[in-house]
Amino acid sequence: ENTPELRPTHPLALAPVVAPAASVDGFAKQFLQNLNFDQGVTLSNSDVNDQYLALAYTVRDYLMARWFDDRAQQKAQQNKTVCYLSAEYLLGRQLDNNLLAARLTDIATEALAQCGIDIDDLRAVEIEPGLGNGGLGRLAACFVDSLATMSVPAIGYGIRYEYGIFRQAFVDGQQVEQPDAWLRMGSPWDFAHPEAAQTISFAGTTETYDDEGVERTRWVPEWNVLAVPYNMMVPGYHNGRVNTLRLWRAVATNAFDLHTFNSGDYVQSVRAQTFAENISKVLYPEDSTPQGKELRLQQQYFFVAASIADFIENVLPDDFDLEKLPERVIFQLNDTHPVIGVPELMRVLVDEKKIEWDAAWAITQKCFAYTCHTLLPEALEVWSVDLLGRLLPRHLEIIYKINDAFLLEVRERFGDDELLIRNMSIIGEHPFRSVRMAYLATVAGSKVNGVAELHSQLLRDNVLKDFATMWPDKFTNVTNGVTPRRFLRLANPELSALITEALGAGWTVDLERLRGLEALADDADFRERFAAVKASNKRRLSRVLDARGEPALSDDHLIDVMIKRLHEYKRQTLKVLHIVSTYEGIVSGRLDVDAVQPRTFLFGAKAAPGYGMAKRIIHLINAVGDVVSADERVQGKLKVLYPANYNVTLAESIIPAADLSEQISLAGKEASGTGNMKLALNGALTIGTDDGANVEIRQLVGDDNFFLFGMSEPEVEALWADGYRPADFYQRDERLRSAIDLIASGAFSDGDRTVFEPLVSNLLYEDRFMALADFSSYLDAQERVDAAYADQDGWVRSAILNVARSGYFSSDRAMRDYLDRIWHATPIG
Ligand code: GPW
Repeated sequence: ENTPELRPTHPLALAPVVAPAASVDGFAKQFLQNLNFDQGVTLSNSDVNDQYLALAYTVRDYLMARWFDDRAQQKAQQNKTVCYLSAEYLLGRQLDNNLLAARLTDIATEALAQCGIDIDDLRAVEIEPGLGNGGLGRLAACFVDSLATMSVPAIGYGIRYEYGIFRQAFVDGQQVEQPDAWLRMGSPWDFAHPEAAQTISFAGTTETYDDEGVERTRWVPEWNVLAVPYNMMVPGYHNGRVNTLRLWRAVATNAFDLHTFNSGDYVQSVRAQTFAENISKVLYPEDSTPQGKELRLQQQYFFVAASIADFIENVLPDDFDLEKLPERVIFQLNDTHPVIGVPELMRVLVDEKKIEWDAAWAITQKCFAYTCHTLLPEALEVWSVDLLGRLLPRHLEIIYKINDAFLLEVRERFGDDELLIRNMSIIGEHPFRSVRMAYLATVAGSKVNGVAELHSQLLRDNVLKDFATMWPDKFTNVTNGVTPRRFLRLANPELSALITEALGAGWTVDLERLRGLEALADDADFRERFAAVKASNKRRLSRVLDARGEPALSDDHLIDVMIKRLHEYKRQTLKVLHIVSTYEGIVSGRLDVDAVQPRTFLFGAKAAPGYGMAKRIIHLINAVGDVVSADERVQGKLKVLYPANYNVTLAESIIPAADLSEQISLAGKEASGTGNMKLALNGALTIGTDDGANVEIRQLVGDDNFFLFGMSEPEVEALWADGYRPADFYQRDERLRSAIDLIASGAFSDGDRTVFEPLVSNLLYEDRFMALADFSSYLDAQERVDAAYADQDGWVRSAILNVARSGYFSSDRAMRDYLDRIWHATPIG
């Protein structure tokens, strides 16, 4: 605001910003300059981290001019901006992605080589920003990539956690968590803008006052913090666009220590600042299981309030007529985490901008849309009225008022059906009075979408049924997608080269072109080359694992991959039962060892630190792995590998090497899945249930190229309604009995039967996710896998068809669907 009007006269100051020369010499010059003047070292004195940072700064320098342009254009044009509000962005490493987007990979490699540096050594030191838990956070990262690549004016808003998702280590097979100090070695990809900070308030009271004859309400907060934006570049692929990811960091205000905590003790009041700065300190590591912690609500309000204020004050032109806000913005709510933005926008419009309630509500309803990512009741966020009212008293009043009007509408529509009213109310009464954030989002949003066809259908039929009856047109589906740049072009360079040779280069931004590979599935020569790429990717993964101290992969093994968060509904336990059963079958002689394909079972998964059962399952996987991998009786045919600290970087090595993709959640529980898409796109065949996006994958790749098993969602419902007794399945199925008995006997815990007892009795007497009911169907499907893998030619053919038919799962397509069905925004020219 207080920036003085600049009147430059120097010719350099008047010239447009230009990127360094896009040549090896230009790059080397800029790199050495950054090494000297930013890192403060000479080339001969520099270490690998200096070199990495100087390289990152250099890539940034090339993108900078385009970034300036795009922000200026965004402000000048009257286009609608997509503001993606997400508490998580699981970005993965930045260097390679940005080199690729800016077409600098070859130039940088050569320039560094001429400086005596192997660029791979620099790649290896980058710490990925793990600002998310899993699928939901990674989806947000794919979406901002696609929006930039499609030239859609978009801003990703989120939180710059000082500590991202914890680092996982195993001690005696059990998970221990270590802090993720990802900023320790510097953060070359973001820019702090303290001058653009927003003040975010909390707590206090509300009061009414007379505003020239109009009674208005205002919030008198008790304390506040500064939200400082950190901007990251989001370069589009080969289109010269650079969008912005704006992540907020909490910093104490002066008012904070002087006003609120002033006790005359200076040292104490400075110490008290950490209270405010805690807000962006750490990512909550619970995936799909909100804990209702006050700090988490602080985080949510903190970033959403800052983002809305930022958009209105800094992105819109001055004196913008807020009645027209819906023409200029859509705030997309990534699950319920940002839903507190709804009452916040109402507060801004009504209390601050003095717009009349009904008009403000009409604006607000057009400015938000809501994506739901779950069906699990325990994942649906609620905030106790107590807590919310204490932290955000004005927002609670606004929520009540929204609810009153909404329930009136319900009465008008459905009559005085008190049960229905209680069920639909934004305020729940049991087990404590709380705000149901998914309902608030549904009432406020212009659209509500699920993330796969089946999921959207189940939302309409079950979770949000009454709302769908009331507003059928509000509900839509957008099946998730993944960015082909990171998950094919970068992660699988050899397959990418093969595809480009076959189809030309356009597939990276038009993934449906992969269809062209269908014809080549019948070409023996192409199959051989495709198989050679898979083999090479396995060797590459083996080197990556070796560097982490893991055993090497055997060349002839089928690589069977289950990579995803550890959660009971995803059923890692079912996978373990398959491993144990196969092992037990070989050892007991029930199975002919020659009929069993050599396999490596590869797991990657973190468990929420407070999720006891998930941690026990991790322990079991490691315990079974130790025994099975070492037992000479299986002749090296079964190996279990569970590298610690699965993250985006590791995923990029595992996915291209996978033969088999395990997508085995209980039908009706996985909203979509996105790992399933990445694996199919890289030529893994799926063994999976009819759940989430598996349904669409199977429809596209064809039944012959997919191993379906398990109950359908209606069958699951029917079995529950019938009274599910897992012990009956145990009694009836000998294979299942042997596997469970072996675990219970202590065979994987040095004879100690107590270690896995809670897990075993949970399976036998509860088994919420019906692993036992699907076990025999799963084992049969695994036999089909073994038979199919024995025919290598047929397998490779299916793998090629999986790649050829996965183009639909590009996040570019997902963005097009959001644009058409929800956002009604257009790319800029
Ligand atoms: F519970 N998902 C996730 F819906 O990764 F909020 N974290 C979460 O907290 C939630 C969902 C939430 C995942 C879904 O489990 C997965 O099926 C989906 O593919 C992914 O979100 C992206 O939509």
